[in-house]
Amino acid sequence: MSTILLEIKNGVAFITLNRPEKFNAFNREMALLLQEKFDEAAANDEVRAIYLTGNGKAFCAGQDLGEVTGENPATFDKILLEHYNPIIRRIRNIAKPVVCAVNGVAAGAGANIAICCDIVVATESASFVQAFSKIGLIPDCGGTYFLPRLIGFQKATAIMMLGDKVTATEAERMGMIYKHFSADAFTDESVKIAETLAQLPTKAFEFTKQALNESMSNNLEAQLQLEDKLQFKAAHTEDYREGVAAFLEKRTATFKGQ
Ligand code: LHQ
Repeated sequence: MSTILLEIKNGVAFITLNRPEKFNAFNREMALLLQEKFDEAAANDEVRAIYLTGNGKAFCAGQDLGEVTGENPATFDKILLEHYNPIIRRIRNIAKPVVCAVNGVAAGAGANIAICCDIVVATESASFVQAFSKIGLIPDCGGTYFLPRLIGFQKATAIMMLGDKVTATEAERMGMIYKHFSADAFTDESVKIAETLAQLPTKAFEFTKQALNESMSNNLEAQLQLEDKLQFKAAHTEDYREGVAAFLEKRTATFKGQ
């Protein structure tokens, strides 16, 4: 069985981390395969949203610690350059929204891959652990970039240094994730978000993502100019024409993602 599963249904690419016996911890094969699956989803015009989740009890326990030792720093460096940084870049740069459905514990790289996704939801029993400090590492996978921006510098620092286990409820309250759902509702509600996104104006989402990505470092003037440039592009899409026509004709718009 592959360590990453991909299924395309209703306009959504369902990508599942699939090493349940290892809490979906990443080995090299799995990290490279995840990159491939994002590329397949990016290239497939049928796909208008991505749904990332884990199989089994955990979402992802980060790096498989059975595969690395602290003895060779060069190997560590390769792990970020070849495994995790390319995954984070893909999630941020793919021109389609990525929903992360956190089905259980998300630790280390697993926690930070989750929080860099566009919309993050979790089942009530899920948790988020910045496990790095417990093994003498620093948070990676863009965690030092995203977490302070999501929840503020002070809380991010404490959570990263102390390695607290943050529950799904607490993560929602502090703005680390969008929402949490009861165990019964989790799958239906999280899939519904991805399937809804897949019916909406995909090109506008591409530009929205670009604007949000750049907002992290732009000043207001640069951001206003970027919005002007991207809005001009959005206004030249078929979906914009359809959206306005549907509004004026008092009917529901049918967006094609073009
Ligand atoms: C695991 C793992 C795991 C292998 C649970 N590996 N087996 C970047 C740069 C370079 C190198 C290193 O990595 C990175 C990025 C990173 O991600 S660093 C951070 C790596 N991850 C961690 O340090 C997390 C380690 N795991 C944990 O803290 C706990 O297992 C969590 C909080 C995930 C879950 O706790 P529990 O629910 O209490 O479960 P457990 O501890 O009993 O684990 C269940 C099983 O999964 C167990 O196996 P076993 O055969 O005893 O049932 C664990 O050994 C295995 N497992 N994480 N990362």
